[in-house]
Order: sequence, then structure tokens, then C-alpha cells
Amino acid sequence: MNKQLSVIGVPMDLGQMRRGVDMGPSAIRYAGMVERLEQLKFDIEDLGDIEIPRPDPSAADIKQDNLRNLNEIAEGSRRLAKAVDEVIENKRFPLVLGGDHSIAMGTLAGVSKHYDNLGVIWYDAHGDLNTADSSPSGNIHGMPLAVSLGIGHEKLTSIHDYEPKIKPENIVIIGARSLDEGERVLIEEKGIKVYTMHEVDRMGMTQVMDETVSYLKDRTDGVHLSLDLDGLDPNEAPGVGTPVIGGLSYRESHLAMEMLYQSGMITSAEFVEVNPILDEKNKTASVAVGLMGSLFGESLK
Ligand code: B3U
Ligand code: MN
Ligand code: MN
Repeated sequence: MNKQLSVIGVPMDLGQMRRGVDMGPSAIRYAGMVERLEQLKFDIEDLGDIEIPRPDPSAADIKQDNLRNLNEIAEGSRRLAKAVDEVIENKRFPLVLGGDHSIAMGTLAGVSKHYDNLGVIWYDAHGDLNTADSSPSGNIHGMPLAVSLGIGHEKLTSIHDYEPKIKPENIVIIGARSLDEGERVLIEEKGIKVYTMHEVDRMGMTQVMDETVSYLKDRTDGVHLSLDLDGLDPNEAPGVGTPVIGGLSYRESHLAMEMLYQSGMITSAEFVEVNPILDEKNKTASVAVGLMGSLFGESLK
């Protein structure tokens, strides 16, 4: 694993309706991320936060084409893509801190340029495969995976001047338990691999991760982990904007991260949707930092 790590914070809260998720990067840093990773002998540089444009307050809730805050999110994503691209140019591993999940459009735009077949593990209660037409909310944080496939508004799909960023057969979604109708259709149509909670319960996380690793190993030349903290159960990660009961446990999630570390396949990562205002004593940010520990090689022995 690349031991040169660059951290980028993205104080983005425009992809959804709950304020506070813009403080996610601070909460994660405050939970001791740098110290935790330094113990694992990483060389860490913290690049600070990307500046996110603020919408005109009087227009903040106006949706263009069922896409709330479209222009500001597109601009923030462009800035993020550029920063992530530079980190990889410099042969370092990008670790991106959200922010709501709309930031994944920018992260993937910056990462995928460097790979012919980027794999993506989408650890989430949701599919984030909505389009303006299928979205029940107009919230762009429910759309980044579709956008990265080249499906969505041109202002979003064209971020960093190429599209699509990823191929459907290179995606694995883990932990899904809240999928909208349009998302189910897209999953079926595109043949996207999904381990819902049903499969996790039936097979156990060990088999889910074994299969995920062997599936991606054959077909990809790098793998991005996009971890939405709402993939975990709200009892373990309460500080998220759209909690969904019946999620992945703390233990399953650590096991998943440890197995990803052992696979040696992860080449970039992001941790998103930590909202300290909705949290209990920074519990969710601490869980995020703990998961980073496992992803980057902490072990019990
Ligand atoms: N699928 C719903 C809800 C949602 C998506 N992502 C989150 N919530 N975090 C939507 O609005 O697209
Ligand atoms: Mn998400
Ligand atoms: Mn989610």
C-alpha cells in the first residue's frame, strides 16, 4: 500500500437538506485521524479543505431541473477533482473527508483519469443512483454514482472534462437497504453488483468481501472505496443525515476494512456523510477514524 497519504477535506452540505455535514472534515480530524494513521507509519500531509461556493441565501432551496444547488455543487466538484488529480500525480494516496456524498462525483473525476478500469466499492445504505427524473428529493447526494456512470445532468457528468468516469461492471455496492424504483431499474439494466443487507445477512461479511475482492481483482487496475457512514447501523453511526435502520454493524465494517487492507487493492478512499450536529459526542467521526485504522492496516495482534 502507498504509505504517502494526502488528506483533503470537503465541507460540502449542499447535496442534501440537513445542515452540519459541512463540519464532517473537522469532526473527523478532531477524532484523531492524523495521530491514528501516523502510528501506522504513514507519511500524512493534510491539504486542508476545498472551498465550496455558497449559494445565494435567497435562492438556496431553489431547484433547477430537480437538482438542488446544481451550480455550486458542480463548481465544488471541479475544485475537488483537480485537487485529487494532483495528489495522484504526486504519487500519493488521496483520502477525502466529506461532506455529503455528492462529493464523490469530484473525487471519482480526479481519481479515475489515472486508471483504465477503476473499481469502486460503494459502502452505503443507499444506491446513490438517482437522476433528476428518478430522484424523490432533488438532493444531489443521492445521485453521484449515476453521474459517475455518465447518467445525469451534463454539468455534473462533464466534471473534469471526460465521461463516463466508471463502468457499471466495476462497481460493487455493499449494505444497500433503501433503493428507489429508478435505482433498481438502473441496477438491473446495467448489471451492477449489489450486496444488500439480505445478502450480507445470508452470506456473512466474510463471504461478501471475499467475493468482492475476487470480482474486482480480475477486472480493475485500482479500487476506490467510497464509504458513506449511513451504511452502518444508526445505533453505531447516529451522526448522519439519512439514517436507515438495520445496517451494517461496527464489527462487520471493521472486518470489511481489514479484508480490504489484506487485499492490497485500495488505491483511494473517501469517508462521507458525518454530521457532527446530529451525532452523539463525535461517535460517528470516531467510528470513521477507527475504520480508517483498519483500512490502513491496524490489527489486533
Ligand atoms: N434515495 C434518496 C435518499 C438518499 C440517498 N442518499 C441518501 N439519502 N443519503 C434520495 O434522495 O435520492
Ligand atoms: Mn451515499
Ligand atoms: Mn447513504
